[in-house]
Amino acid sequence: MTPAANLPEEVEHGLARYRTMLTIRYFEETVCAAAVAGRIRGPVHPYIGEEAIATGVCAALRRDDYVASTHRGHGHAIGKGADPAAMMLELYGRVGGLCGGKGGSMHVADFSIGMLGANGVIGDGVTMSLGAIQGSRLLGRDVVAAAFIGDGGMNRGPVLEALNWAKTFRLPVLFVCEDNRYSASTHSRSVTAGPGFTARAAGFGLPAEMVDGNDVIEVERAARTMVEQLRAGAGPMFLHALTYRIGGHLAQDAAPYRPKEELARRSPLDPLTRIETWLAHHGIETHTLEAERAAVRESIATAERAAQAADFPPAASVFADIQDIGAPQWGA
Ligand SMILES: Cc1ncc(C[n+]2csc(CCOP(=O)(O)OP(=O)(O)O)c2C)c(N)n1
Ligand SMILES: [Mg+2]
Repeated sequence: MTPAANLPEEVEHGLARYRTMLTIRYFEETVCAAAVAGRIRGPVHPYIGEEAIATGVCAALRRDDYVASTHRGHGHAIGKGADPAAMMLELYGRVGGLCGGKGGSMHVADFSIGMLGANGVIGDGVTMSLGAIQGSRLLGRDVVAAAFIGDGGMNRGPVLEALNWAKTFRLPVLFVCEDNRYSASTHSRSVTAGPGFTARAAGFGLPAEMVDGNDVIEVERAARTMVEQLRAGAGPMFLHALTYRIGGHLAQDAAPYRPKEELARRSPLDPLTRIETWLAHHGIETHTLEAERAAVRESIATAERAAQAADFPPAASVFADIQDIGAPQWGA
């Protein structure tokens, strides 16, 4: 969808972020419906309500920078530039999927754009990002990494080790805590000690900032400032993005454990409504927003139709792409 010509650069950027967020939202709505209907197998964790974080952070990164994701990874992949159609094929388990249709929702990865992969093990994406960055440093590359982690994951040991390690070796990693208030069905605050995550990161010596994670403009501003400093050698930094998981933990989770009043209070803060209000305030008319929505919705619907029509990978491909490191070797 081409907006009116001669828009100020700031508004062009806002529209581009809107498109990315819409792509994530419609992708998630589509794959959730498919998971509930049994067309997509395996767990699907929707990123609905958190789109501004991946969109804002990834907009601050270069194509060759890394992103380490979580189990809720579709938004991170789309934000980093993965092809939604190839992701759809992947979730449907079909040929042409990002991982050949053999990974599924919790393993979407695309190394060509630095997307290291979604990850079912809470906290492990963070430690992998350190390995990617240390390897890049040995190769003399000036890339940085954004490592996403949930508010529940912040309490895992490997994450605390990663903060310590990154600071000790001054690694250019932006830790991004996506604080959607829940760890599955548990209010994460009820299982979290101390005065908060920015204080925890500061305890390891990382500059840390808290942002409204539903405001893509604010997320991008904070991420850009931090990424510039990372690339200049300032060492790791921490962004605590406050948001809210609008859907359930999984596609099939109706989240009955969540108080209705809480949902009513949080829903108007929807990040898509926020950017629509910002765009309207900057002169973008309602019909332009409607046209953007229709175009993205159609592209996702087309991707789903293509995925449903695509073949499953042949059985013989099961043993392809498996790393063979040879027989175990002991001693020298
Ligand atoms: C090491 C490990 N422990 C437990 C789980 C089970 N588990 C899957 S998602 C989840 C909640 C994670 O919460 P948070 O880090 O806040 O991420 P969110 O789901 O809110 O995005 C848990 C406990 C897991 N996948 N890995
Ligand atoms: Mg959470």
